[in-house]
Amino acid sequence: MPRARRSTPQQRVAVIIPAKNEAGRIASTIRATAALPAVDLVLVVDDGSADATGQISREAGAVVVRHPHNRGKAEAMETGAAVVAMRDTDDDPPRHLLFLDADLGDSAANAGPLIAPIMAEEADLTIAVLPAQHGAGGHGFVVNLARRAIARAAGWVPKAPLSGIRCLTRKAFESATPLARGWGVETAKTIALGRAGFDVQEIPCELRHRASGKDLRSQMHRAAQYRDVLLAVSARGLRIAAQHTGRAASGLASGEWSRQGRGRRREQERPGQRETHTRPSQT
Ligand SMILES: Nc1nc2c(ncn2[C@@H]2O[C@H](COP(=O)(O)OP(=O)(O)OP(=O)(O)O)[C@@H](O)[C@H]2O)c(=O)[nH]1
Ligand SMILES: [Mg+2]
Repeated sequence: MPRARRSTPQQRVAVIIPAKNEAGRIASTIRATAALPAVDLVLVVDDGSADATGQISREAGAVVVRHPHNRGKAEAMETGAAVVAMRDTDDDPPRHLLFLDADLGDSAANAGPLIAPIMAEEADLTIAVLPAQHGAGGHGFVVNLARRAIARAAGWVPKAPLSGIRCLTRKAFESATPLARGWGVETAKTIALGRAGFDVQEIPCELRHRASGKDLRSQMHRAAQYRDVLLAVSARGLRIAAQHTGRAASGLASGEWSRQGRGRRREQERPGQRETHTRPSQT
């Protein structure tokens, strides 16, 4: 006999955690998701880890899918979204997708503010703005490149263009696929949604992660990020002139705003300092 349809469809949220070699932190990240509203599925995509990330994730209560070989963060995100879609039901709307980094640990419990605007249909994509991280050692080259590209393409200047801790509707996610490869994924996603007129909010969240420092490994990580963001940006037809210093970036922010002043731009200061960004109209 067919199952009776429930009269009130329920909005639900799936947490997707792309993870590579995160055995040290993944369990606390997963446990912290218990504090997040409307979450009924926590999915870890173990991307060819050489450590016990998968097993530890299962023991911590997550659903785990594994790429036998490393395929990169973007492909892990796509795998995660596909698995969630298989678990969605006809009775309820597609789950919203909350992407968390595996290295957030206990602080993942503070990602809750990303969910409410999506459930209330006030935003299609929310992006966490993290506080300054202890030990972070970058000079802002990659952030500035991504920021300038988003400003150029979408018409607003993001505070946290590389932040991967994001919640979005299924519709918004699909509009950004196929995702850009590697570390360009977040920049490209924001550009795609900004260009398509989706509402994007940046929301401060008290999140902590293992920030890249100044050692060689961190510098190589940043070089790979820079390469991937540049590739993603170029592939989207944007040419961003080199302008690397932090001072230059803040100059850019105000300059870009004034140049964008010709169209519709909605920016709402709300409790918690949320800002909604909508693409200016083309005039
Ligand atoms: N699926 C997948 N996930 C990855 C890969 N590399 C890193 N990740 C995950 O992506 C998330 C972010 O990676 P991090 O190494 O913390 O990099 P980041 O925090 O974005 O970069 P920084 O801010 O510069 O430290 C974590 O959850 C990682 O486990 C990968 O090759 N595949
Ligand atoms: Mg990190």
